Amino acid sequence: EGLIPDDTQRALLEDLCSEELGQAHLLDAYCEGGSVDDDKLRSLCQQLVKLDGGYPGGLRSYVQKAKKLLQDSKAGVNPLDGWAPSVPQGESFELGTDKYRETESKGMELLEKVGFVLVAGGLGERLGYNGAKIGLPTESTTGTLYIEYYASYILAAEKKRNDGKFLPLCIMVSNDTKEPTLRLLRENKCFGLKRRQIYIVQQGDGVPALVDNEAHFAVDPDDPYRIITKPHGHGDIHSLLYKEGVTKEWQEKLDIEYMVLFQDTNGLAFHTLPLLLGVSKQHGFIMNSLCVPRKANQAIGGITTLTNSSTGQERTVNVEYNQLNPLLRSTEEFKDGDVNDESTGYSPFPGNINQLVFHLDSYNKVLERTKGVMPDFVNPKYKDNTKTVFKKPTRLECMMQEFPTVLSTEESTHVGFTQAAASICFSPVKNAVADGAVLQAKGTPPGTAATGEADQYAAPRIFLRSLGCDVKDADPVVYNGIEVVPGPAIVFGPDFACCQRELEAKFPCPEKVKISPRSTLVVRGSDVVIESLDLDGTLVVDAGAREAVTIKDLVVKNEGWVQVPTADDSEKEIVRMRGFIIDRKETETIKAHNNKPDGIPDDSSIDDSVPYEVNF
Ligand code: UGB
Repeated sequence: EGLIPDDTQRALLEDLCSEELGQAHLLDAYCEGGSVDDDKLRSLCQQLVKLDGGYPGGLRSYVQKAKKLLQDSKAGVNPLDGWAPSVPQGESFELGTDKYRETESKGMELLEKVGFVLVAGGLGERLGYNGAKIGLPTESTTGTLYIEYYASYILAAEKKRNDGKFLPLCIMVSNDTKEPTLRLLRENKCFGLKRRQIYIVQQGDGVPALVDNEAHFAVDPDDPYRIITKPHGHGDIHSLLYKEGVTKEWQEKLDIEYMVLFQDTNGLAFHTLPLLLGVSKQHGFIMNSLCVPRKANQAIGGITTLTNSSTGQERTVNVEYNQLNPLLRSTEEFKDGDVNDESTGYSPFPGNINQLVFHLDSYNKVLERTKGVMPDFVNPKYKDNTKTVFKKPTRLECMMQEFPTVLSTEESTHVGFTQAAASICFSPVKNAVADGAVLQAKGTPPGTAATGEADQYAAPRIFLRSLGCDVKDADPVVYNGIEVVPGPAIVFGPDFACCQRELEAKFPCPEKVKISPRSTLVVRGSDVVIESLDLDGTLVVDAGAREAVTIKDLVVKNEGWVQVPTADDSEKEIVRMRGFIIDRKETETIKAHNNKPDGIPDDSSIDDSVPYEVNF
């Protein structure tokens, strides 16, 4: 009592150190080591009380749930006992078809009614990058950062509104990503967005990291009186949007009708946003998930129809990648587990890429009822098949795509998915080079910086080819053990074209457009039209917002920009990750005189004293 005078703290510590909860190791430093420190012990207790209050049911419940979920995970237990899986029915789209064009057109009309929610609280452990991932470049030709790209898309979409209102962006940060995210925004004048357009919500202090299957809390190696914490998962976004009243305000004050949730490093995600909106409208969906064909065991969840064997209730919901195999194996129909269908080479279950569109009015009603709380889940990354040692401490998480689990039976019928080829909508940067190389050898997308960049250039090539332009791919090359097709490197700003329909208007004579495999083409500006072009080298068109540029009968032949492999350890981390630099040898530039993009506020409107809080 003298040592820890606070009764609550003492009781909590005693409870955690009981045999049942098994956290007595938290006192190792105090009891055994040479570092007895009363003050530090009291600060550990303070941290515990804070964590206790930050988790529904407190740390006792956290430990109990964690032990159970970890044992189940180790034993490969089907966490969805009582729910029978089947392959869901959904909308699938192929570029160049009438269905694609018509649905995209319907969705384009709704783009001006969308609120954007970026979940950016993740640590990026698999990537091994310590900064905020939204500050990574999408590609190194223009060096556009992920957050910069997202902001430019929002600005381009906003221009379609004629009521002068803005389209809001909410960013969820965690303790780990808050400072770097705010710094990025501050140093770059919010990338052209207005301050009051950006809503920042922050995940709590996190939950204790767990070192083993007994759910022992991870202790900081540099401070044995401190528990390592980790974010509780992207599922926190729903309760934060509810708590801060963000989506309610969007609906009431900004006339927002749809909301899109998206992840930190998928630079292709918005190509298919109009398509998703079109499908949502057509089917009256409350929630619509963007999907891609999934390779068996790929680290993306599988969208599954689950039917409850006792109630008959049906749900279309993501089954996370580490749960899909045990679920399928527990059935007769899918007893081989998470395997590819031999006829297609893909899993029959569409791959969830966590690009989720919600109908805002329905979403807000569900939030009122549920307060946005999602169920818990554990996803330890094991060192080997014994499943006893973790690569890194794990923790209980909740996932944003679990939203259908809180819906009523009736609401559940308004949930669906929209599938398109991964080449036009999904290439995240999630994995370190060595892990990516292993995945690639198995035929699974590696998800590294080099492939993220290569796919960023590849998507516009696919769109242009589907219009009828002559765009040939370069031969594959290997950077750092990762094979990629390096070019031609094509980058279109969202102000130039937000979707395929807009691109069609920008290339009215596609048969007169030819781009050689070694070329680089960058186009930014809302009023650029490319009628006829023969490009063999590098062309940069930077027209800004107010200048009309028509490219006609232009032949460009120059030395261009060349990707040069590098394994130089002294290079910056963003270069080492991708394994090449760009040698800008020769460039043809078409630059308008007045090329300040719309939306970039004058310096005078930047007020650094405004705090980055909700509604700032
Ligand atoms: N994130 C947060 O904002 N807070 C957190 O506490 C945790 C994460 P990961 P993972 O599309 O590739 C998801 O770690 O394990 C943010 C889906 O569950 O990249 O790869 C974080 O910053 C899976 O079904 O998630 O799995 C990032 O923006 C599939 O869709 C996002 O949440 C897979 O992504 C995702 O975090 C995929």
